[in-house]
Amino acid sequence: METTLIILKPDALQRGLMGRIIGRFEDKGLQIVGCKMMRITPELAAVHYESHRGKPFYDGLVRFMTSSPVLVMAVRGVGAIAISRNMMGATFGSKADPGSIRGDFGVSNSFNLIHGSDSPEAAQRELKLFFTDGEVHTVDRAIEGWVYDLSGQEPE
Ligand code: 3AN
Repeated sequence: METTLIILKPDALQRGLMGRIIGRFEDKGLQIVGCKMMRITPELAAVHYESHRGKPFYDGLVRFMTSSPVLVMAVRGVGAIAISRNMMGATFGSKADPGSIRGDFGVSNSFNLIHGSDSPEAAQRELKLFFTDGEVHTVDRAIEGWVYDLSGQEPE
């Protein structure tokens, strides 16, 4: 099982898209194991996006991410990181395929609705930045045996 960090960005909240985007993760069978609304501080944005520091879009990105509240989620499932990235679509709304979150809900390249960790290392690092241990839950789901084939060693 992997757990990934998903952020619904300020544009998703301002546009009233939270429910529909969260619904896609739930419909897929991924489990939301942490969720909170927060305002990202410039300090937290700087740490989260440190790999982009110095790039032309960096200042605008930090301004955008701190401009209004976001919803952060810890999302769990087998292959949750890659599955979530596929669901998000390409970085730019103008290029993202129909059927993806960015492809269906946005046209902007900068206001692209959603962030998802891009590797297991990034997920581990980012989850720690946004959640304390007690805020990410381990909950047995009653439907687990219908979301996954649990007859083998690992959920399939
Ligand atoms: P993704 O979120 O698809 O993983 P990254 O990690 O390459 O994309 O970039 C992080 C964020 O920086 C993106 N979500 C996007 O908001 C912003 N960004 C990346 N490249 C550009 C760009 N060329 N122009 C404007 N914003 C960008």
